[in-house]
Amino acid sequence: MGSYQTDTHLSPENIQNVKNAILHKLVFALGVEPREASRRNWLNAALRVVRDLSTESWLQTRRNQAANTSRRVYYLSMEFLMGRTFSNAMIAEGVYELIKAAFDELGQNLENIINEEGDPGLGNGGLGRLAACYMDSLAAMKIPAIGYGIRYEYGMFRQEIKNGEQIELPDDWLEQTFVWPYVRSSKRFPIRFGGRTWQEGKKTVWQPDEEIVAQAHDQLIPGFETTATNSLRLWSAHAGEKVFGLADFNRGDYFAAMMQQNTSENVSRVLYPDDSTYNGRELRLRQEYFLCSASVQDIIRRHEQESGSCLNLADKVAIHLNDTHPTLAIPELMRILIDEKGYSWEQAWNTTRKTFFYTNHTLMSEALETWPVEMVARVLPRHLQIIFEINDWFLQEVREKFPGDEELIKRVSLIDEHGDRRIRMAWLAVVASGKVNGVAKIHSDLMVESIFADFAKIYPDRFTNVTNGVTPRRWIQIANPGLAVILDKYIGKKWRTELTELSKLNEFVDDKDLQAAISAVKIENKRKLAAYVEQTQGIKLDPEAIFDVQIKRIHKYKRQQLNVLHIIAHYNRILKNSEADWQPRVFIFAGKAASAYYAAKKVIRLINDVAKVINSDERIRGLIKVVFIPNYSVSLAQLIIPAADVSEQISLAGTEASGTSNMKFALNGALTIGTLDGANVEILDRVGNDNIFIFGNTVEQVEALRRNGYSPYHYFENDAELNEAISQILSGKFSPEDPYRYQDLILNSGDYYQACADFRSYVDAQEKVATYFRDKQAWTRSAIINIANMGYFSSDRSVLDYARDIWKIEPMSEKQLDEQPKIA
Ligand code: HBZ
Repeated sequence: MGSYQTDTHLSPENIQNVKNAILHKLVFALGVEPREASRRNWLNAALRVVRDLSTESWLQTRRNQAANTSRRVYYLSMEFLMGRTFSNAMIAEGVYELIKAAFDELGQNLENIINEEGDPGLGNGGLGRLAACYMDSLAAMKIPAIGYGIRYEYGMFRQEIKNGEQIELPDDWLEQTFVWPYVRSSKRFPIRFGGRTWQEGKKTVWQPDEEIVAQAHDQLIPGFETTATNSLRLWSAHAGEKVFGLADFNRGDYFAAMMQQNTSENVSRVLYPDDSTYNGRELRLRQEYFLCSASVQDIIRRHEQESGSCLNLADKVAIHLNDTHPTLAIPELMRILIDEKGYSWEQAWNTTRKTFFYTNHTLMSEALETWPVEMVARVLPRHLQIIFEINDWFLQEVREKFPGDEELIKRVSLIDEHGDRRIRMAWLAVVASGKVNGVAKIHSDLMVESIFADFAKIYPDRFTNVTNGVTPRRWIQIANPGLAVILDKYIGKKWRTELTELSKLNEFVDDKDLQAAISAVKIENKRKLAAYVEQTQGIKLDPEAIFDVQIKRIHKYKRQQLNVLHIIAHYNRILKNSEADWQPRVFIFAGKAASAYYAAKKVIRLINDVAKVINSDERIRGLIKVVFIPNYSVSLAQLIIPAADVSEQISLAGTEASGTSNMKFALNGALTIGTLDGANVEILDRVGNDNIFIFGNTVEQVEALRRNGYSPYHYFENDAELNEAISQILSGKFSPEDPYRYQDLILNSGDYYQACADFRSYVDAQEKVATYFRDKQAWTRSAIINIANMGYFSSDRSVLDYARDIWKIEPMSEKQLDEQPKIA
């Protein structure tokens, strides 16, 4: 298989060609002899072979997009959690079986080679993974799109657990020669900081005092079974000549000049590993601007190249802001249009307002970005002026619409004047965007009732919902090949790009063969996970037990502590009646805590302390096992999710914007135990009350409790099981060497997320889970109903919603993708 193989048929000749192609790359691209090749070498050789295939389509797609001058979307995100590339690219190009056969003949096991690939952790959690699912779906749906992000040298930290505690270690993902991206040495842009501005007549001049260079690295995003191939362009920071500190060089101080190089390259050094509290550090502001400036410059360059001028930018370009982190793209576009392209302020503003769109991912005030005016004045003085001008324009508009309401003006002003003055980035994103969306129905509704209530009055048509989705290629076909085989047999193969085809399974929910096949695949997946846990942690799990899984960032609002309280209560029940016929259960956790998030790190320790006591208590005869799997990642999710019986989605109602693992679990036949929060509500709508375990207070009840002065002690005093569990934690039963370790947890911290209030209904729902699980047939039937009704939660549907309702972009046709002559 050279670069021109398109015949993916599994013939002896094709297999031979693929073998030759891999060997060729091994020898001539990597310089390695076959008999010396390591798994990593084989992986890199095969990655190169597949990349050649994608590269043809990629160049072809770019030429066709440029020729069609189609409207494009640019997806700006500080995070992309892509997961491994190799299997995804193989299935997109339709060569998985060919490559497997070739490796068989080479005496190599494809699965081992796939597992050799590292997992670039360029994101924190849901928001970054959502961006990755959307990149996959945009290509599969043939929507012209380019993702823009940062190529952090160090992504999310590697988590180790020592003595039950989280330890953060650097994750040096670039160390493993990563052969997938192309370095684009010709795509470099200057990024400027600091300095001062002055007026020259009507013109504002900005003289920065620092300049660094953004360098593009392109990853190909092959669309599944289409030649459409998009790009993800990640920027790395480099010292520009000017930064080399000419002054230092001239003074002969080479060393000082090189030190400065180090400082400029810090901008793309490391991902901020915090998804919970807004982090006001200057380096983060610089990172955000670095992404925005490089991307906007690149967007304008491409547009001018294709259209000859900047004039019709808003007709051809949609820029999407994945949360407020890339909001500085707004003043950056204004700056370039006014200062560099000579637009009037009004022209620039009219273009900008038609170009941007913004997705909100959280209602929690502590996560909302606000940058001190003083800091922005220092780092980006020209942008600060522009933001002030936008604010003047906006407040005048509000005064005209709502005369005399000065309280409203204070609330909606882009500048928060309380204390030190701060720029409210979410407000700026709302004011400058054509559409603003939340990520699940309940979240979008709450968004316009709470944080954006004033703006919903001012701009009633601006707010909308696009419920999140996940890609079925990665989350079924790659993660759960056993399930994919069953689906192909019962409903055909179209589900890969039309996930609503799954509803055809509804006809077969009582089919005994299907039920048997589904439970056999589940057991097989549980065995695989059990083997991993035994191998990595030495804990033996019974595949017949209920696998109850909570994997996500550790956060108070996600309430891992509620899960732990139930585990302890369940343990106590068994101890009191150890001879009863208890259902064996395995409770699995994974997830990272932000390194500075004290309470979240303590919860990890509590889980591990509880695991230690329970797992070693012989009186309970292995009826409960508790496992914390370290270093959660996309690849681990692919292993864990297909093995789950129960999906824990237990955030306090009104706090989890959507959740996306809830969708992945249900799609893989796990039953949800969850609150009426985020997308759980929409999952309930689709699977029906009998096939999900809903518990806990509603948003309205949560708010009523808050209004009336919530106290966890009330529940603690009135619920004996809750009382016992909490008392055991507080008295050191799980930390005898340090009895006071958990003094500040739960009760004494005020239980802001009302775990105590939901405890009783959670425990009751868990009881129902255990009872229901005993009826294997009913359980499997419910699992099938879950799978059958998850079609809506495909990210293909989400991106088509965005394209139609928000960006106004038509997917390309296969014909358009084939118009330009091929290269070879
Ligand atoms: O975005 C998550 C939401 O919590 C989750 O409910 C939703 O499903 C998902 C996709 O819409 N939000 C995040 O993952 N947020 C972050 O990772 C984050 C990262 C950096 C920050 C703040 C938040 O500075």
